[in-house]
Amino acid sequence: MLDDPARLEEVRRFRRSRGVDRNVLDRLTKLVTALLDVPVSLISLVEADRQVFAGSSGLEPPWAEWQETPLTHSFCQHAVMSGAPLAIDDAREHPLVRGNAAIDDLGVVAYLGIPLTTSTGARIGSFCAIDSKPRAWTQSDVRVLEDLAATVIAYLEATASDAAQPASAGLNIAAVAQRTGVAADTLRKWERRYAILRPKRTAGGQRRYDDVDIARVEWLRDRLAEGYRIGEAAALLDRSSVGAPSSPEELTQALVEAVRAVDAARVVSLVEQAFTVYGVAAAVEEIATPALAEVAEPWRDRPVAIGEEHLLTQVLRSRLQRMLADRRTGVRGTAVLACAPDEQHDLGLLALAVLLQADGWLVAFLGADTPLEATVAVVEKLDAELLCLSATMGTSAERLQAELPGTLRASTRVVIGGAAAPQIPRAATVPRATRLANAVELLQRA
Ligand code: B12
Repeated sequence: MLDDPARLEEVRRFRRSRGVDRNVLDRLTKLVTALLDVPVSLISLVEADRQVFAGSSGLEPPWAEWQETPLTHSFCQHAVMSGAPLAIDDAREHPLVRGNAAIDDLGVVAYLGIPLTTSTGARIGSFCAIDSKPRAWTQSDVRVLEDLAATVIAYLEATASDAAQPASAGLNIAAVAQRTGVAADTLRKWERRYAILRPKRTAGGQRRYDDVDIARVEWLRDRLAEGYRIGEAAALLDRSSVGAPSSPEELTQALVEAVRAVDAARVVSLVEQAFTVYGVAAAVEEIATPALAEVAEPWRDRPVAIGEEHLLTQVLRSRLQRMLADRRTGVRGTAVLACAPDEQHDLGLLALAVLLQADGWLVAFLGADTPLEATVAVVEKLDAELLCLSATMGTSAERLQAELPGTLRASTRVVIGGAAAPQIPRAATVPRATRLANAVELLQRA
């Protein structure tokens, strides 16, 4: 099975892809070491005679330098062959791996691996967590690793197809029917009754199916051929990796459910998936913002909802702050970012800080509730070219309106944003931007 040519071709496709950023995959393994409290995590691509680490964290020399091992040292090959999560509590006593050389040479004692399955169904490798002492893996450990394995696949597929050619517009229903052998009427029924297919629509209302949709159709077709009823297969698909949330809408929904269940580990992995696959602006605006609005909706009725909202806010904040800590020199100049006095809502501004930093600004993020005279003092001390202010509450917008005139030097550009920015008359002469990507673009045109 390991030397199946179609599988090896898929492995090579992802290994060759120029779009894949090793740092992203390393960061996902680092996240696993933190979430599962293990010393080592690997994203291993299994070839016919060796495994190559596309991402890794915690490896000791010489493996850290080599980033590969022969199959004599591979547990991941077994996860690939079985196609199911492989949980080994103590390798020294496990019949499958008892004699594996990784036990002595890499110190592997406990192993949890999730096969990495592409949308074509090829199992290219495994995402694993490794401990140097025995460990009883829990359902929650498996779920966290499954979510992050789905993130790895979504990332690899997005970057590999980006690098190959511009994304196709998708297939129409007749083409999908021909390719999969599932009649067009059946496809429409699956979409309507079970909501398991969500093709995009053209301006004229025609369905357009992407690779993920097609993989789902093929997966369902194969289960029906095995004797499953469509309802059962649809329920299974929901839980399988092919059915892992992939569109922004699905991620928003999954995030809301995880927050409502107060499942912190799942919230972290879904947020990670959102940022890795969609980037900061879309993750914040298209996934996190609607999720926050939905989670906060029943504030008045359910006190626990406040805690749930705080959980999501904190996970987002820590993801964004981690990115902001990755300091670079500012080639565009210095930007100071601060919320209006009394303003606690600073997530949007934090996301803007991350994007500006990535775009080449040296960023000083002052955050929530900053007195305007303090903000202005920092602007002057840093001789900053740019000041970004944020106001969500009507009252803090009023404070900005009252205190802003006269306090700023002409050489400093000011941009005001946040939900209440349009309420500030002064802002009519100051550029305002609400969408993050537009704001960054606007500020490039200095
Ligand atoms: C999370 C949240 C909180 C968190 C904030 C955590 C944090 N560190 O940010 C906490 C719990 C602290 C909080 C507190 C309060 N909140 Co609140 N909160 C929210 C919630 C659920 C989400 C807001 C959010 O973060 N959205 C996501 C971010 C990314 O969006 P954003 O801030 O709009 O930013 C976007 C743009 O505006 C833009 N942007 C933002 N700033 C800037 C700046 C520049 C320069 C640019 C270019 C762009 C830009 O970029 C972002 C991406 O597009 C909203 C509900 C909702 N439907 O919005 C209520 C909401 C904003 N809160 C509300 C209220 C009433 C409060 C409290 C008064 C509650 C209370 N009774 O204590 C306090 C206010 C405290 C204060 N003085 O500020 C109201 C505001 C009503 C109003 N307009 O007056 C809302 C709308 C809830 C509601 N429906 O009533 N809240």
